[in-house]
Amino acid sequence: MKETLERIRQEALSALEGTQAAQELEALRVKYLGKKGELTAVLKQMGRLSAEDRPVMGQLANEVRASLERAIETAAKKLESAALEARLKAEAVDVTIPGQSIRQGRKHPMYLALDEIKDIFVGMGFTVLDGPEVELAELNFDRLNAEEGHPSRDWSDTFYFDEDSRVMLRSQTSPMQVRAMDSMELPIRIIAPGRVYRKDEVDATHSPMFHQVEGMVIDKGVTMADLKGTLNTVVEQLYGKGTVTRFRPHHFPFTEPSCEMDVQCHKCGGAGCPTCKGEGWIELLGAGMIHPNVLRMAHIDPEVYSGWAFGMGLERTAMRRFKIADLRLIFENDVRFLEQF
Ligand code: 2U9
Repeated sequence: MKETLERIRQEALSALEGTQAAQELEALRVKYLGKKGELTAVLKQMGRLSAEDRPVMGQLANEVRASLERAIETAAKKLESAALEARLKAEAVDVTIPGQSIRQGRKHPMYLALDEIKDIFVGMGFTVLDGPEVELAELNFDRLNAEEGHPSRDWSDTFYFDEDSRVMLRSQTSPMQVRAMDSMELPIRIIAPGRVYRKDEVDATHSPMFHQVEGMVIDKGVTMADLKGTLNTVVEQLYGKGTVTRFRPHHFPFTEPSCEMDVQCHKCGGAGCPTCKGEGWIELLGAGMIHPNVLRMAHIDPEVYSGWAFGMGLERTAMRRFKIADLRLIFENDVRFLEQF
């Protein structure tokens, strides 16, 4: 029995030494230590030994078992670390290879200008509103005091969806102000930026789709002085302290009185130059006191409440702000153009 045990030890140890895979190792464990394994078979014969030999053989058998178990454990660890090493080698990443650079986008100059305008108005307590581009002619025209037959309602100027000229692409963001009058508590201080549509041919200063920011204030005791004071403050924040402005009378159906606001040309200081086309002034926006009819249609009593409103073209504002010569550059989204801002 001693010889058998020694033989098993020798054979098993040398077999274990050469194992290459986990299954092989498991097979060897079963072969020697399993229920029907060789060592187990020897142990089963212990009973037949004399009382003298039994403890000696028992001790030897235990030693053999322990040494096999240790060898199996060592082999398993070796296989495990070999597998890990192989995986690390296979999945190795060369962190020194230069990466692919991602071309970074830029905020569009028109949205840079809009962000500035929003910040200024929000700082003065205005709320920014967003609304539908497909509108009812009722909100776009009727509720703004532009009655049937008004030239802006013409099919040659407006994108209508139906024969009856009831649904249209909004030609101004003013319907948002109408919606605000219908749904918000007074007093109201809002701005409404967004896309508007008019049947214009594309050229250096026109596009059938452009952006506006409109705004309005309605409260008790609001006057033209509030309009001028607020817009002058906005312009000083946009173009710098001490910017000179002027207000010229104008006509809009939705405001009375109406005006246009100009800034003195920053290039020539009012003397006249190519930037201001020799005028000395640059037209900035239109504005006025909200027409009493417009207030009445929204069930706001013009004897108690008054308000002012303004509208400005965003593309034109951005073109002035960033000295962009052609409107088409604004819509092309050429990255080489956008990268300049
Ligand atoms: C309500 C009442 C009044 C909005 C206004 C203008 C003057 C104006 C133009 C500027 C250049 C449009 O982009 S543009 O072509 N807009 O001059 N807009 S007052 O007045 C309103 C709006 C809504 C209920």
